[in-house]
Amino acid sequence: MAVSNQIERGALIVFEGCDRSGKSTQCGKLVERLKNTGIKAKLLKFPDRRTTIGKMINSYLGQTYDLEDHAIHLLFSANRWEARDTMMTLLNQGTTLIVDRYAYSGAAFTAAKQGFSLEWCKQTDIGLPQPDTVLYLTLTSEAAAKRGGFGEERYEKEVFQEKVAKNFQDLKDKHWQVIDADRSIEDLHEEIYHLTQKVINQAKYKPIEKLWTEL
Ligand code: T5A
Ligand code: NA
Repeated sequence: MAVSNQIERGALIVFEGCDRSGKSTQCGKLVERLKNTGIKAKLLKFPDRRTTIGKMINSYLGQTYDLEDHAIHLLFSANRWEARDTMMTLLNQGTTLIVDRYAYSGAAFTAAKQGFSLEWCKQTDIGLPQPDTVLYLTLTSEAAAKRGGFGEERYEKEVFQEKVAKNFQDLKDKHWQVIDADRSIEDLHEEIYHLTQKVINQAKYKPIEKLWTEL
């Protein structure tokens, strides 16, 4: 039921998933399709390596710069908080945001390190905009291996990735939709496009909630 004097907000659609599950490929295709069908949409990616904080994260991931584990966790989180006001403004102006990784990656990756609990890792992202949906792309490690070997970046190691996948399972909540990514780029895109139509329609008059709070 449309409330006539209310501006329709955009939806916050987050992609998460295992390594090489095709998040970036699908995010790019989805944003183009939405724009072509007249929906205001914008692509965001975390980490956003273009900001001052993002440049530090980029050096860390590229293994040219070392940072203490808690410190890099806080930087990944700060990199989302620095985008928060822009995200809220865009959503409230009716732009749908397609987000390539978010706070779930933040928690799942740090918590895969020795000595970190998932609970501790979630704290710094509490209160960020709550996604309307999290599309979680899954891929077996055999299927992932067919998409090319691991690169040179930190975290691109099999044992570590298995811990990350386990953490993602523990982070799953009612907002998540699990999608089998072991299909062609086009088949996957069709399913995702149809799923998001519903999400965009349902988000229009809903308030934007806060992540990991009951507020
Ligand atoms: N991280 C991130 C943290 O530790 N904390 C945080 O808070 C955040 C946000 C960088 C790293 O930072 C960590 C997680 C990461 O280790 P990134 O830049 O998002 O994060 O990582 P990338 O390495 O760019 O992304 P992925 O490796 O996860 O890949 P994608 O985006 O899932 O996959 P994509 O689309 O790039 O595709 C991979 C390959 O597969 C092919 C593509 O052409 C490409 O070659 N492909 C397919 N092949 C067959 N069938 C399909 N359906 C295919 N779809 C794609
Ligand atoms: Na990616």
